[in-house]
Amino acid sequence: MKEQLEQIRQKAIEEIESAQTSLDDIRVKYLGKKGQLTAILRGMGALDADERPVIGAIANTVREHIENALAERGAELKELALKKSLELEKLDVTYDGACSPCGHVHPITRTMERMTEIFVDMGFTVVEGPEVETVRNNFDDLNAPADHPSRDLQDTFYITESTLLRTQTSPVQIRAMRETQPPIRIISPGRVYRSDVADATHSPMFHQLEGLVIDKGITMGDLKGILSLFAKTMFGPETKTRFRPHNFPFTEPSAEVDVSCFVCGGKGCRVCKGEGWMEILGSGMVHPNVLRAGGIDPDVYSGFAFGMGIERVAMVMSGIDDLRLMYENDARFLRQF
Ligand code: 2U9
Repeated sequence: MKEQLEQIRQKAIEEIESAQTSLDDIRVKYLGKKGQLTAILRGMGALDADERPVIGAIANTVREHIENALAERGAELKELALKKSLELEKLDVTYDGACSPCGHVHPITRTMERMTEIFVDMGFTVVEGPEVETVRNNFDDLNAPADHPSRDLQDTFYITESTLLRTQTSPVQIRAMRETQPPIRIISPGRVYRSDVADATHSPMFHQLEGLVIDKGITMGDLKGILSLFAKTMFGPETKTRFRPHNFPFTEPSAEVDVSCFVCGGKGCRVCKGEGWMEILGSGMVHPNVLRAGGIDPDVYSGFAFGMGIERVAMVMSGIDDLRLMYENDARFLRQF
C-alpha cells in the first residue's frame, strides 16, 4: 500500500506540474470522492490495526503534497493567464483614434437656424406649409393684381392653372390667418421657386424667411423696433438700419431695409461694394385687403410683415459673391463654413 501511495503521489505531482489550463480534473481524479487517494483511505479498514496509523500518516502526507502542488501550480497558471491577457490587450493610449470624417450643417441651414432662433427668442412661432400652393394663397389673397408681372408664366412654375410652386412663403401665413384670430406672431422659413435662370444672384429655388405680426394697435414703430433688434442680434450690436420707401402689393406702406455694413461699419468696402449699406429685407404694414382675405377685420386689427432671402443673408455674412456655389455641394467650398 505504501508503494501504491508513493506512485499516486508521483503521478499526481507530475500531472500537476505539466498542467497547462484547469487543475479541476486532476483534483477530482486524486482527491475527489471517487478519487484514487480517497479509495486507498477507504480501503484502510482491511489493514491490521498497527499498520493503519502508519499508512494513514503516509496518506495524509501524500494528500498534503498533492494539495500544496495544486495550490502552487494554480497560482502559477493564474499568473501566466494574467500575463497573457495583458500582452493581448495591450493598449497604447498615445495611438491616434480611428476618426470617421464628420460633416456639418450647410451654410444655408445654419443661417436659417440662426435667423429663426432670433425671432423665436422674440416670441415668434415657426409655421410651415406646402411648397405646392394654390394661386389663390400665393397671389390672389396677397392682393397681387391680375396683371402683376410675378404671376407671369415666365416667372412662376405653374403645376396647373390654379396650382403652382410657391414663389414666397407668404401663403403659409395666409393659412395661419384663416385658422387663428390675432394676436398672431409667426415666422415661416422655407423653400420658394421662381422661374429664373441661375446666375450669381438668381436661382430657380431659394430660401426665404418671412414674418407676420397682427394685433390691435400694431404700428410701423413695432416693425422698425423688431427689425432693428433682429439686425443688431444677427449682424452685431453696432448695426444701424435704414428704411427706404418701396412698393409691394401685400403691404402698404412698404419699406426696404438696409443694414450698415458690419465689415466696414458704413465707410464703404468690398463686401458692401463701397455703399456702406447692404439691402437685406423687405417689409411693410399688411394691406387691409390681405387682412380681409385672411378673415381679419382691418378696422380692429393691424399688422406688419417682412421677408428676406436666406441665401442673401448667408452670402453677405460670409462674403460669398456667387449664389451658385451654395448649391454645387463642392466639399472644398462647404468645408470653409
Ligand atoms: C402676409 C402679408 C404680407 C411678406 C413680405 C417682403 C416684404 C419682401 C422679399 C425679400 C427678398 C422676397 O426673398 S425676397 O426676394 N420679400 O420684400 N415680404 S413684406 O409680406 C407678407 C407676408 C404674408 C399675409
